[in-house]
Amino acid sequence: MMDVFTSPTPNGIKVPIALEELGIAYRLHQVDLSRGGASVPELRAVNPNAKIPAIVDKLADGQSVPVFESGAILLYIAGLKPGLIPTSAVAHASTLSWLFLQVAGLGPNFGNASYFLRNDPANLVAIERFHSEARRHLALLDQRLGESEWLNGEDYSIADIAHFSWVRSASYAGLSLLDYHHAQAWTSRIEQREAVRRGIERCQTGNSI
Ligand SMILES: N[C@@H](CCC(=O)N[C@@H](CS)C(=O)NCC(=O)O)C(=O)O
Repeated sequence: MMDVFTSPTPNGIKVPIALEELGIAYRLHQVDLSRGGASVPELRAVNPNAKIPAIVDKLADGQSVPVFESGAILLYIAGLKPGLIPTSAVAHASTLSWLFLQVAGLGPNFGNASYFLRNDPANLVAIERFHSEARRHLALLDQRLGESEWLNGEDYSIADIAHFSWVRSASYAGLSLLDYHHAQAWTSRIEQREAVRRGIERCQTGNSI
């Protein structure tokens, strides 16, 4: 059985959503981040960077496989069962491209825009930088979703899960989805998936550490 260390945050919900989509069983440990991930020894034991999400998979031969960083975990999970990453060369590469754009681009810019809006609203240089980058990434996504129902051009995948987990909370970064019609319709489509609802709910109700 896989152990999942997570919290109901944009990065945190990605993993339970992917596991629910593939019907993979897991034990969820909800990490209390109020004093920072570094104060949670169980999390530090799996992720040297002390951030959620992190997982430990248990293989049939008894080996434990720790994985940290949400992008790496999504790729690991998508490799366990078919359904969240296409096999055709173009759509596979496209999934990787959009996934990496989320973890390296949209996510950090949304996160930093949110942080400065809340904690240092007088810092106009930081806010302008991160808010405009967040807006630019969302516009890019919106354009892509105007051309194609799913980000990789073929089917729902881990790239959609990664972006969805942040875009549904765009208001924290000071952005409104009303200005991005394609992204808004895509968010609603994903929100209606049973597995997505279950994954988010499990994150909110898991046993706490
Ligand atoms: N690049 C990491 C970012 C993970 C991350 O920033 N997690 C946050 C919650 S969304 C966290 O653990 N914060 C607690 C802390 O920094 O102490 C990923 O994609 O997994």
